[in-house]
Amino acid sequence: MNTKTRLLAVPALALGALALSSAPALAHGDDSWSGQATLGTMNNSGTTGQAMVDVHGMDATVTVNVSGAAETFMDGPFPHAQHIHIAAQGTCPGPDADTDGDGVVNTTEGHPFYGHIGTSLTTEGDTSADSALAVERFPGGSSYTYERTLELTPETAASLKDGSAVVVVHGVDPERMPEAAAAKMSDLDPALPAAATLPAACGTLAASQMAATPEGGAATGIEAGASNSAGLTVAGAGAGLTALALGIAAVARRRTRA
Ligand SMILES: [Cu+2]
Repeated sequence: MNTKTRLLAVPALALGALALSSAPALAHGDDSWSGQATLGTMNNSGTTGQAMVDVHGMDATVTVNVSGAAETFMDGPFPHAQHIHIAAQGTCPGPDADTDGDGVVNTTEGHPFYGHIGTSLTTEGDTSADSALAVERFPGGSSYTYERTLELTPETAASLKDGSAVVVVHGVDPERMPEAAAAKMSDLDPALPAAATLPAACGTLAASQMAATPEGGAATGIEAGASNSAGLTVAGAGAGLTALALGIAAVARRRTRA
């Protein structure tokens, strides 16, 4: 092997080593890596999306792109609570998880699959489970791009590393729910309508091999440069919990009468 051949061979070997260690891959080493999730529709919501997490130590930049979500509420964007759920099976529940048979898989019915909240993907302030339903600090509307750099808890970091972290976006148009389910109150907060907290999209965060490419320029499916739109959207989402509850209840009543 001459010198030139040896130089060319080294990067290929290095990439091969990274690929072999991917369970899930720590693409940049122990402290720096990334993962992504494809968010699939739950509960007939029509909501889909992608999520990406870029971890450096205990800091994570989380990007969530969502489309097809419940659009409006009281002339404002429908607020969408979104979380990283952790420490269970690391999967998204199928229709069989509807143990009470009301035609939807509510958040509690999904817990055995995706676990409880590790991190609330709020636009500002607290990111703990305490902010699970801080509707005024979540993005809203039918489509949005969210990006925030936040500090991970040890529990969320552990789930991200072992592949059991799941992104769940909540909030479904009550018109897309079975009538009886839409008339219910939330399993998470009896002051909220079920539609406000029903899971709309879900995806497991898998470590990304894309991040192993030296240039870091591989396509991720996530568009860069739209990082601040979530803040703009949220400014219009000030309808608040009470208004949300009243409005959705009104929709449910209209449907019941019809
Ligand atoms: Cu959640």
